[in-house]
Amino acid sequence: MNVFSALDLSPREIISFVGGGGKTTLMFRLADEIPRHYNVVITTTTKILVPPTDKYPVLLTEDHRFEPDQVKRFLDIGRTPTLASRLLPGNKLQGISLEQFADIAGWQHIDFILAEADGAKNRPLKGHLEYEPVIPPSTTVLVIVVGADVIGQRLDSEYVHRSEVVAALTGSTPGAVIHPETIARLILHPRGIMRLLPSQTKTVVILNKVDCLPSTDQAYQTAHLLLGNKINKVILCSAISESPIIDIITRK
Ligand SMILES: Nc1nc2c(ncn2[C@@H]2O[C@H](COP(=O)(O)OP(=O)(O)OP(=O)(O)O)[C@@H](O)[C@H]2O)c(=O)[nH]1
Ligand SMILES: [Mg+2]
Repeated sequence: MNVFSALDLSPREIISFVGGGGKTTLMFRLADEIPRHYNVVITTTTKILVPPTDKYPVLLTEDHRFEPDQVKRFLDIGRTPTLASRLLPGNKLQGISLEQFADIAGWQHIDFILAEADGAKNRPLKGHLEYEPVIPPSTTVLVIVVGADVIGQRLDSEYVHRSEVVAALTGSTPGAVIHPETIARLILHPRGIMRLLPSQTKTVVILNKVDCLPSTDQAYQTAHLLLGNKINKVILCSAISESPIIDIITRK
């Protein structure tokens, strides 16, 4: 099974990736998995590295609006355009504004929009500041990514972006060992990542990098703690593996 099937997506879906530990890897993997007859666009509301442009040609707005025809030209020759506002130092792309996102979301000829809507400085777990993450209001599926390699590590800046926020929300001591309960408390916290969830949005957690764990026990434990009213599905995943889906755990 691939990520596309595991997420159970249908055309006209807008998928936003938040959290840490594999958003970019999962987003591009999903873009490759979506059957070729669908029109797919990639974008971000934060920053991403410039992708390989032969497959994902980059279109920059430079603060103007995107022209649907400009995007369609790439879709018509089977490419997956990456929409951003400008090029940044370090081969990065600055994301688009929510206004620009709303324009694209209205285009009928696009089947799937994939958006990286958060940044975790390459750490598997992150605490959010007041203005983060920047989730497009038209999002239909919010994919919260957590790197399972954080389980058993210490709550500090080596493994956790904004570890002080995570400590405060979960009631943990800085430097304490991260347990499945720590992750569940963080994700489910009323002032946490889901506080700004648009009402039509389904939320899925991808517990990624499960290949880093010595056993899957704590991954399953984390999944069961997360399932509830707001989260109906947790996918145990290894986005870099040939068969990425290890298991899908749903609410009974
Ligand atoms: N072992 C392992 N490594 C992975 C997996 N998925 C991603 N990685 C690695 O984890 C690191 C972070 O992956 P990204 O996809 O860049 O994560 P991100 O959430 O986009 O990170 P930021 O953009 O910095 O917030 C990279 O070095 C990836 O190669 C996985 O399933 N297993
Ligand atoms: Mg990224």
